[in-house]
Amino acid sequence: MRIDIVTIFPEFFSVLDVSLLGRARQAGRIQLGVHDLRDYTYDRHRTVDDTPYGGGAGMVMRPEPWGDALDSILYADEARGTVDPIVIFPSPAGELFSQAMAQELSTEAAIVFGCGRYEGIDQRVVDYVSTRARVRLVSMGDYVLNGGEIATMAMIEAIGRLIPGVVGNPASLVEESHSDGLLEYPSYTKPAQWRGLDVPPVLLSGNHGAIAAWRREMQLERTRRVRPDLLPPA
Ligand code: 6GU
Repeated sequence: MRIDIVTIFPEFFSVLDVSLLGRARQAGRIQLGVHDLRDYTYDRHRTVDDTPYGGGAGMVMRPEPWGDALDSILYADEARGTVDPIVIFPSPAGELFSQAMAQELSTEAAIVFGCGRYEGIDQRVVDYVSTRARVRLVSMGDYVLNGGEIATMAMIEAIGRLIPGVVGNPASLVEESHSDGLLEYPSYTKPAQWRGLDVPPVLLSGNHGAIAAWRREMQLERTRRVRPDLLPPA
């Protein structure tokens, strides 16, 4: 998968050099391009924002550097033969990110993330890019971040680990929170007793049927308690 990021803080993304995603890049499973939006400005102060038309607090990102940066990335994708890239703008005004969306996006050939700051990007950037590529606005939840960088990082981690070969043991992708629509069951390891706390005896029983039933019950109990919205109405 090819991933391009447009941002005024390229240094945020140096963490993608390490851990699972870093190894996936070294193995060639993920190709990453981080682009500084200010490289697409032409004034001495490398200005990317201005006051909003119609008034109001905060600043809006001007369309020209965004248009040039995204044109350049989409052109390079085309020249490389990368088919049909999808462009994602992280935004608290977008559709909610989910495991299902991560699953869907993990099959894309190329994703471009446009990280806005301030009060957002001039709407014409989204409108224009929509005429050239598939575009989605995506939110991480009902709270406010200062910009799209941390949201992009979270999405890249959620999507990247679903790309075949990135996570060593594919079975670990199956039995985790949200992969089956429920929260995951609690996990235990050695020692069997610790500070007066015992591992639930069923896990030491060797009875695989009983263990599976107990884990299912724990998933349901936890989900009912903290995320009833995930359960089907019944
Ligand atoms: Cl994707 N961006 C910003 N700026 N704030 C957010 C968000 C995204 N998701 C939740 N809050």
